[in-house]
This record gives sequence, C-alpha cells and structure tokens, in this order.
Amino acid sequence: MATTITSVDAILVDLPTIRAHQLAMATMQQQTLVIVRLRASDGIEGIGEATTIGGLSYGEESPEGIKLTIDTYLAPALIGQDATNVHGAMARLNKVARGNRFAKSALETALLDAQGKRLGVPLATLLGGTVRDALPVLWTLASGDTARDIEEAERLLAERRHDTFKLKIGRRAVRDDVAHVAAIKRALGDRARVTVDVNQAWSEADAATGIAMLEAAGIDLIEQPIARENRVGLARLAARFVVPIMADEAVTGPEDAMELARLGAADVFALKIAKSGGIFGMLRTAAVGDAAGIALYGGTMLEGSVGTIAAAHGFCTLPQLAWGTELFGPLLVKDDVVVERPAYRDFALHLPDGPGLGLALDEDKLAHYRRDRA
Ligand code: MUC
Ligand code: MG
Repeated sequence: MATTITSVDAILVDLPTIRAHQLAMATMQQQTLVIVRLRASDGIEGIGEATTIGGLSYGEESPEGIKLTIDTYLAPALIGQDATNVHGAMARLNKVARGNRFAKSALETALLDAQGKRLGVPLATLLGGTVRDALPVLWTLASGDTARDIEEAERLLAERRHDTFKLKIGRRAVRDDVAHVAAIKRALGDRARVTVDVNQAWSEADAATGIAMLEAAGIDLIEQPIARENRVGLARLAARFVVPIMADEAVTGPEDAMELARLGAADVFALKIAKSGGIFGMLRTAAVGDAAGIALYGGTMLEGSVGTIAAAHGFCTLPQLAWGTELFGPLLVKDDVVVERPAYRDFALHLPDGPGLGLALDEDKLAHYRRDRA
C-alpha cells in the first residue's frame, strides 16, 4: 500500500519586522508567511513556506491568494497521491494549475521535507549532497536613513555577521539615491562589499546615468535596474558597463535564463526557489546559468526560517555560487514559528542537522502569530 498524502494546510502567519524595510515598491513593517503543513498516511508531516514581499506590489501572487490557491485547487489535487514521489506530485500540480510558482514551491518543499524525514536524511542529501555546508549571507540596508544604515553596517561588521551590504534604491531621484549609496560606500571603504538593488524602478536612461555614477563610487553589483520585460535594455546596460549586472525579477525559470543568456543581458542570475516554482526549478535555472558562463547568487523573497532553510539546502548543492547569498530573512523578523532558528555566524548561514529541512514548527508561536488565531 502506497504512502499517500492525507492533508494539506496553508496558514497565514504575520510576523513583525525588527525595523521598517524600504524597497522601491513597498515599505514593510511586517512580513506575512504562508506556512504549509502536509501530512501523509505514514504519520509523517512535511513543512514548506511561500512568502512574497509587500502584498501584491512585488510579484503576481499575494499571501492571501497563495492560501486560496492551495486550499481550493492544489491541496485537493494532492490528497490521495503518492507522498513519496515528489516529481509525480509536482507534475500533477502543473497539470491542474498554470503558474502559481510560489504556492507550488511551498508544496514541493513540504513533500521533500517529509521524504527526507521518512528516509532519515537531510533535504540536501535527497538532492545529491552538498558541496558546501555554510553559505555567505549579505544584509540589506533599507531603513531609509543613511546615517542609520551606516551604523547598522558597522555593528554587523563588528559582530562578524555580514561583510556585504545590499542597498535598496529606486524610490528617490537617481542623484539622491546615488548620494546615499556613495556615502555608505565611503564610510565602509574596503571593509565591505556594497551592492544595489533597484527593483526595476529606473528607466533605461536613468540607469545609464545612475550606473555610471555607482561604478565610479566603487559599487560591486547592480541588481535589476530596469523593468523585467526590458531584456534588450538590460543587455545594452550589461554591454556598456564593467560593473556586473544581475537579473532578478527578469529571471524566474530556465526559459527566462535561456533568453537572457542568449541576449547577453546579465552577468549574474539571482536564484530564488519561490519564483522558480521550487528547488528543482531553481536548480534547472542554475544549470542554464552554468552552461552560459553566468555567475550565480542565492536570492530571497525574505522568507522566514522554513523558506530560507529550504533554499539553503538547494543552494548548498550548487557547483558554483560565486556571489554568495542574501538568505537573511529570518534575521529581519522579530520572531518566527520554528523551535530553533537558523544559525548565522562568521558571515555565513549554517545548515541545520537533522532529516528533511532540519526544522520543527513551534506550535505555541504558530498559534500566536497565525492570522486566524481564535
Ligand atoms: C529582492 O528583490 O531582491 C531581497 C533582499 C531584500 O531586502 O529584498 C529582497 C528582494
Ligand atoms: Mg532583487
């Protein structure tokens, strides 16, 4: 008798952030996680997470929409299916639902977590094993205030928690944004790498001006300066400047990766399990980058511990990860819904031991932070 999926729950969890987090498209005061619990007939439970940024302002799936999609369409398609066949279950989901990659990613994580627990091996072992067990992690300075950002960076450098800082820009006039970035780079000097993420906010003309000034200021990487659809424009910028250009919103899965590679539109790909529909989609995207000689970076949708550790298992198996990761989501929230939060030290995130993800839900915290608490 096969081991079948018996239930799937999607739970909205609202967590306060440690400070306001300002991006081009939204200011976050809290983060909403969609936590998935998938149970199987052998009594094993797998957990997963789908999380986005700023409601519907970043991507096409909202937390509430993800829950609705899972409850109404994806969970019913999974009930009764073989819980031990992850590819089989995902093929079924791809048949009943187009797109909805964040929701699918959470379910794939839960299936892999359960299967790892079933076999008594870490999720990364299911993927073939790790080539590294710690991941370099940068921190995003996004308080909205230059002096406060410098103070934050100095503290995190002294604590040996981060030595690379990403600045979220694109809200203000190009010159004001560049002045903010240059002041931070001047203060930190060679002690830290500084990158920027424009989150598509600039026109191509703004980008040509802005990137020239950022390059002169010693910035190491420019992430998604223009609209995701403007791939040819991204290729023009990549050809024009020496500073590497990273595609984030423009690269969701392997098909985007192929097209960007063909156009020479990016020096670096930001990989995220959510936008690729899960760990396997992320690995396929990474493989296209490898084949095209494009450097890789482990991105985040600012997930809590569950989604972050799922991505970490995947990133630890990648042959190359030249630009490290930004898996700092668990550090941006004041509290989380797992028993033991991930370990950050010496500028890196360390994979937990234990089967599957290596995490357990904290039932009291889950009860406290779930949106539908009684
Ligand atoms: C993004 O676009 O990269 C990553 C770090 C952060 O602060 O926001 C995210 C989203
Ligand atoms: Mg980005």
